[in-house]
Amino acid sequence: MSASDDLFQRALLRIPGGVNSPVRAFRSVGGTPFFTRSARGATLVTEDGRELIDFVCTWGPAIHGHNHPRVRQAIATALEAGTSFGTPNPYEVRMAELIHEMVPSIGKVRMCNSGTEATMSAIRLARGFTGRDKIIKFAGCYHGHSDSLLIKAGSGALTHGHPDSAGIPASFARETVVIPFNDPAAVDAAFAANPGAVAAVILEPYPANVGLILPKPGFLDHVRSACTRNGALLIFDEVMTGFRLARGGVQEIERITPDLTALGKIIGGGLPVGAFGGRSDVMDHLAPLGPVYQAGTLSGNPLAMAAGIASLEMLCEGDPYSRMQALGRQVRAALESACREKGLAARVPQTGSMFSIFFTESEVSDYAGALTGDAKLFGRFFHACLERGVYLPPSAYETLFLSTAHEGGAIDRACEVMAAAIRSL
Ligand code: KE4
Repeated sequence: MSASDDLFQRALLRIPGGVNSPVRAFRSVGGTPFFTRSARGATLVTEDGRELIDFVCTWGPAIHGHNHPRVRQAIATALEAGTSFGTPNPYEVRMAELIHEMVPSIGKVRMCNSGTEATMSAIRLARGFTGRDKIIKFAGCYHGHSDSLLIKAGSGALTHGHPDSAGIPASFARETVVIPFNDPAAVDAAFAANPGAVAAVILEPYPANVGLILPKPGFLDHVRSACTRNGALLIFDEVMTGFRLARGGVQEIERITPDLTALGKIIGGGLPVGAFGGRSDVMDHLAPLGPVYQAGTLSGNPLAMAAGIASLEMLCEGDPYSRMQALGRQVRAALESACREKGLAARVPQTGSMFSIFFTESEVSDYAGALTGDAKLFGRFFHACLERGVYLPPSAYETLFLSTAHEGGAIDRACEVMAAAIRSL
């Protein structure tokens, strides 16, 4: 029995499914998960001593590669002073100022400890600010696992066949209106059916939890104007896309100004983090200033702030985004060429350092389109890559990430491996 198998058997005794987050369990691709001993740059080293080129990047945070020396040094320096004070600390101020510099729509920001907390709190704030209850979300978008949002959700919820999780009271679910992404008429119809009742529309501006879906031209503008017209707040969930695709996120690329933005992942440099922020007049409704309560023992803790500040500051040096765009195009071209040669129908959406593959000949512009992808074939592709030393997200309903550390040998090797894996299907 391998070291990972032994660890997994022990884990199964004391942790549900042997994992602390469902998507890690390999249940949709088959097999059992490996355990990671260490990570550096674009590489994971497993407990069995295997070196894997990593396209999960711990689900987004590792945009500079794993264990980057500057992030590690920032954590070490902060650690000298202690791990958590439970009082304001200077790192929180620098983080808030840096987020505003990079994402100007965020006039004020509140730190928390996960993307789930960020979107959950943003929803509560929108309801408190507007005095309204309804939320509009899009099928397949995943905003973490809070009750109001775990409805027709993507990521692990979809992967494990529970996009509408058990345990959510029908009274909660009734307050969440779910419509198809890329469907302007559905947006208008949802508002018309709930006149004066919609507190907010929340979306991943580039949905990446059903695989990667890109908005059709004008769709995000349509959502923005519909929110403005109907007095609802527009919430961009940029937990995944924030700082990943541009310094200012998708809202910079698409020139759309949301009222609130949820953040996470990259801003913690790999440590637990979340944040939500936006219009100061809205944010000032939060306690201790206003009536919307939100709190967190470890919110703004110095270690996560130090790691996140280092990560963000490195994104402000040189042009990492052009570098990652070139890498993304390289891997997309390799996948498309291999699928063409194999005679395999596939769609490979890619933007910057994010890409995914749907084994389908249908257009994929929403949740229904994503479901036409052959998830079983993806599972075979996943294992064909893993056997050859490349680790993809263990689900057809996730997005692959690359980092600046993938430059050079790693991306070239990975393209060869992925092409060989396609040929082997
Ligand atoms: P967390 O609570 O997992 O920090 O963030 C939730 C979240 C919110 N919004 C978006 C757009 C997200 O992608 C996520 C979390 N992403 C998943 C990966 N698709 C995390 C991986 C996991 O669940 O283990």
